[in-house]
Order: sequence, then C-alpha cells, then structure tokens
Amino acid sequence: MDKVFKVEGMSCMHCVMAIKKSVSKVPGVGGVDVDLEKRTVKATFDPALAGPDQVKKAIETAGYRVME
Ligand SMILES: [Cu+2]
Repeated sequence: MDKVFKVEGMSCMHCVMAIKKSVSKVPGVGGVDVDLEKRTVKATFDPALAGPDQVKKAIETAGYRVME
C-alpha cells in the first residue's frame, strides 16, 4: 500500500536523500518518493511487514517532523 506523509523541514536534495535512506531501511518498504515542493513523502510498503508508524519513525529518525 501507499501512504503520503506531510513532512516539515525538508529543503534540499540532501534532505531527500536522508529521508529516502532512512525510510528504505524499514523492512517491508519497497519505495520512497519525496516531493520537496509539496513537502510530502510517499512510502510504498507491504502492510504485512510495515506500518505507517514505522515509516513515520524513520522520517523522524532522519531529523524531520511528520505533520500528518
Ligand atoms: Cu536539505
């Protein structure tokens, strides 16, 4: 399934890479798309292995705030 998160604090390609790297490490996540302009992160994951909470945590671990 896909879930889109609104994320605060992303400003450049470094942020994009940091979030992609962190979220990709979550078991079950197959894809991460970051839209800097819209300030969103879309994660594609296998719901049997990963949940939105784990993705949210990975974004926060990278140093960004998840708004919703
Ligand atoms: Cu940046």
